[in-house]
Amino acid sequence: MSIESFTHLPHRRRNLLTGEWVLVSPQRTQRPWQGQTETPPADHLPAYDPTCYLCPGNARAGGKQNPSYTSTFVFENDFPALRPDTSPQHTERGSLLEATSERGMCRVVCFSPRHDLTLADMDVPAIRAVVDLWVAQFEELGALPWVQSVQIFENRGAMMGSSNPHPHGQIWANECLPNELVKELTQQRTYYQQHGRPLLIDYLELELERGERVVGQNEQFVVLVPFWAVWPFEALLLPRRHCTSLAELTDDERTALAAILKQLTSGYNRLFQVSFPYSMGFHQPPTDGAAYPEWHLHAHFYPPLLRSATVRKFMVGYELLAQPQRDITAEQAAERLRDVMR
Ligand code: H2U
Ligand code: ZN
Repeated sequence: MSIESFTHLPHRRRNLLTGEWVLVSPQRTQRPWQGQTETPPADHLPAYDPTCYLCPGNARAGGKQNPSYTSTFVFENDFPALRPDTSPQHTERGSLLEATSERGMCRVVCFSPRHDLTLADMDVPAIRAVVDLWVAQFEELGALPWVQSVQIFENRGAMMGSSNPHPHGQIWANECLPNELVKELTQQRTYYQQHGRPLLIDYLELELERGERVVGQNEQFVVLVPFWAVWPFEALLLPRRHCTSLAELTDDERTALAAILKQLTSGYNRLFQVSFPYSMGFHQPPTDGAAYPEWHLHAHFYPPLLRSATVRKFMVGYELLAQPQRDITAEQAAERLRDVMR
C-alpha cells in the first residue's frame, strides 16, 4: 500500500533517525489550513541595551566583562550545567539507584554585537561568521580527549525559554553520548550495515524525487519537513554531499549553510508574521576519534507554534504518556512553509 492511501486515515509514521513512532490524525483537520492571522505587538529592541549581559562591553552576572566584540563572541557559561573538573564517580552498574558523574563544558555564543537582530535579520556574511565559529568550536571541543559529544544549539524566543532576545546560542560538550545521539547512531549504523549507504543520503534522495516535503534548497543544502515530524513546522536541514560533521564543509558549503539558515529562519518569521520561536541544533557524530561513515550531518528545527503567533502545540496528555501525535500532516506543513520561503 502506498503512503498516499493514508491521507485521510489515522496512522503511525516511523522516525528513521530514532526508530520511534509518531501518530498522525489527518482526518482532524477538515480544512488543510485553519490559520488565523493576528499581528502581535512588535518588539522594539534597541541595537544596544546597557542592561543586556550579552551586548559588547557589558558586565555579566558573576563579574566578567564582555569585550567590545564586532562580529561573534564565545564565552564559558557563567552558570554551567556541566564542569570539566568533575571527578569521576559512579554507583555500581545495574544497581537500582544508578548514577555516574558527568564531565563537560558549556559555552554561550553571541551571534552578533547587535541586540536587536536574529539570524533571519543578519546578512549571509554575518551568519557565515557564526558558521565559522561553530566549526572552530566543534573542532576545539571535539579534540579534547574526554569529550564524546559536542551539541551546538539555539533556543530562540521566550516561548522556548530563551532568557534574552540578544541573538545567541549555546554549546555543550560532554563525555557521554546523549540519548538522542545514541538513538540516531544506532539507526544510522544499522542501515549502513544493511545497505552500505548512509541512511540520510538515501532518505534525502527519496525526498528530492518526491518533492512533497521539501521546503527550500540551494546548491549545497536542502531543508524539508521530515516524514515523521512531531512539531507542526519541524524541519530537517541536510547537506546534499555526504559529510559527517561541520568540520568537513568546504568554504562554499559554509556560505551555503549560512544562506539556507537565513532562508529558513526568515521564512519561519513570515509564516505567522512573528519572530518565530524554535529550538534548533546540529547532530554530529561522536568525537572519540573513530570514523563514522554511517553518520550524515544534519540540523533539526523544532518550533512550537501551530496556528498563529500565539497558538502553540503542547506535548501533554497522550503525547507525554504514550507517543507524540499531530493533526496537520508533514506534507501540509511543508506546503505552507514552501509558500513563505524565498
Ligand atoms: P538561554 O537564553 O538559551 O537560556 O542562554 C543563556 C545562557 O547564558 C544561560 O545558559 C548564561 C545562562 O546560564 N548566562 C551567563 O553565562 N552569564 C550571564 O551573565 C547571564 C546568563
Ligand atoms: Zn544585547
